[in-house]
Amino acid sequence: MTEPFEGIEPVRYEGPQSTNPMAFRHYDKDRVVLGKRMEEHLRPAVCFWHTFCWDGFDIFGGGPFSRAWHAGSSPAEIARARRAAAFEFFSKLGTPLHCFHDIDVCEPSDTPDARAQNLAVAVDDLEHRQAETGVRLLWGTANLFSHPRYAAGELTNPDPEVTACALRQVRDCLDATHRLGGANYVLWGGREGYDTLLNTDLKTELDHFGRFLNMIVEHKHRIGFKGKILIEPKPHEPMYDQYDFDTATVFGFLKNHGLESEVHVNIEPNHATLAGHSFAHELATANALGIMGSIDINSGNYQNGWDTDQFNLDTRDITLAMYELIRAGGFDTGGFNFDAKVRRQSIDAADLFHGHIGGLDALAKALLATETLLGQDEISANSARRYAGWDSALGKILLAPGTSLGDAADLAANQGLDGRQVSGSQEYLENIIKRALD
Ligand code: XLS
Ligand code: NI
Ligand code: NI
Repeated sequence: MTEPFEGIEPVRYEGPQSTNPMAFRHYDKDRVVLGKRMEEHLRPAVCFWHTFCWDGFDIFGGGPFSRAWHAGSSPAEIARARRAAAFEFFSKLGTPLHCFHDIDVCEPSDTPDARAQNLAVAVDDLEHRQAETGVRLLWGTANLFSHPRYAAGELTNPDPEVTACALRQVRDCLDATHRLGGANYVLWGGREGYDTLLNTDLKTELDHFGRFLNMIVEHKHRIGFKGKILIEPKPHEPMYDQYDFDTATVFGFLKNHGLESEVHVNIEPNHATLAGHSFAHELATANALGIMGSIDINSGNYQNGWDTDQFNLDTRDITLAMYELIRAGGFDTGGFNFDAKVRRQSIDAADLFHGHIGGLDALAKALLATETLLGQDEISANSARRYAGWDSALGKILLAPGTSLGDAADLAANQGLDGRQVSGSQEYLENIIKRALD
């Protein structure tokens, strides 16, 4: 194999004035922000699938990329070259974490046994590379959506043979993630959902999903995996309706199956917008419900409404989310995984660096803006003023456990409340965000 990133030097921080496209302008990993190093706040991770596996194919045509590591003398050799290229990339970019699907890191296999064997070889190799470079695993996941057997679902498939196969894959990948010291294990229910209710028993599928998720959580405890199990909400694509629609839907499902303190969410901005939400909304909801886990950072675009998985350069949008993340305490086991890909015409290996450098700089810029916002937190101060009434005697009585609707109704003043309205100050507040980014 030719050197995958020959001629590319390790990426360094050069400061906001730099015009070097191969340098960071804001991401200075050791800079202390709000009491922690930037790298510890952001916990950036590079994913295998978009960056090292994808050859650029889309539904209209084959892959235009000919990456050095896509060729080799055998499928096993190509998989090894992919892992080698990935770790060279992580080292040159200087990111501390990575994420993979089981099938991203090994060669294709015909049977579950062959897959398990190939995965075991890959895990030995990954373990060695992690030790050598210090790069750790943010999360692993089983790809339960690409193989044709999963066309009608994974854990919710109408055929128990297929579900058993999915469970085998999850067991093997969760074990592998545990062995590699993964901080989380992700379930993205790509095909958990349906295209038409005419062939779908929705209640049965949801019951099965709950039963098998409980089984997965039991296994996590049995093997002593300390990381979090995360569900990644997405409303549709590939299915017309997916069960893990958004964070609130996932929470309802978890509650229904007694899993709300066991399973958290992996939020992705592009999935949030597909569900009709903002990125910040999904974070605020996850924080409010106590199920915040990790983030797959990317963005869609305004035109087509697909999961286009672009690198997110919208610092305003990220700042709104970062503010929600940091004021709630920041990541615990989570991190920012770049679930993002370069465009199909970006055929050079250098393009992979440009994508990640821009994405990471946008996160760093948003983190710095958040530090400014939290400095003299006018947003929280405004919010405190807005809700201050609830500390009054009336507020306390209304909220007291023994207060009935009748009691509460009797306390309503017999007068209009004209003149009590206060401004929502939205433009003032939006300008504060803008100023923090200027
Ligand atoms: C697809 C998802 C996927 C998961 C991992 O839309 O984002 O990439 O993150 O299976
Ligand atoms: Ni994702
Ligand atoms: Ni996605």
